[in-house]
Amino acid sequence: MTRLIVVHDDITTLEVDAVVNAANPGLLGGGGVDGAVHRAAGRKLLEACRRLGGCDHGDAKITPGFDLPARHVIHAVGPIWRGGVENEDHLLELCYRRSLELAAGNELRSIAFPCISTGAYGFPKRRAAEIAVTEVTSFIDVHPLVLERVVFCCFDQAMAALYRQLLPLAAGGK
Ligand code: AR6
Repeated sequence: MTRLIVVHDDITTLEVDAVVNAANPGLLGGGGVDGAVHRAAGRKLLEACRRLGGCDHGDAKITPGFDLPARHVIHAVGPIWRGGVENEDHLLELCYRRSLELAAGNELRSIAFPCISTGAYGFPKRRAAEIAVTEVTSFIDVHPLVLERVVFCCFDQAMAALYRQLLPLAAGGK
């Protein structure tokens, strides 16, 4: 059975098989989580990212974690919020699904997600958290033996409280 955990932390400090980075299509770094991940992982991450050739919104690519405690980084490119009329919900769902598929495909047992798209990309926080929880719980319903641990890593208390509110609802809804 997969454990779902909410933490209030800096994702670059987590000891997991993969941390997910909230990247942009160039995959060459940026601010927010992306800046923190690149700083903590070191120059080799940038070199590895250059070889990936970018990534579409709603997709994800994997690299080693280099100097991070995490063994891998899954670079997921969330949608930019444009009022909800440009398929943003679906693109965010795809980010979670693709990241989980990459973790499963690489036989990883633990993964930590930041709240993708809820910073610079402006996605409404509750709506993003609902999508994150729904996508992760549906994936583990279908693949119950693949992942041991999924961590929702929140950078502030309010976001962590929101996830803690949503998780039991998702579990109860099964
Ligand atoms: N650990 C965990 N969560 C964090 C951390 C951290 N170290 N730093 C920020 N957050 P954002 P996006 C939270 O802007 O909205 C970048 O420039 C933050 O509070 O990092 O997907 C990329 O290069 C927020 O809730 O990602 C792209 O251009 C969440 O992480 C663009 O920003 C996501 O905020 C992507 O925007």
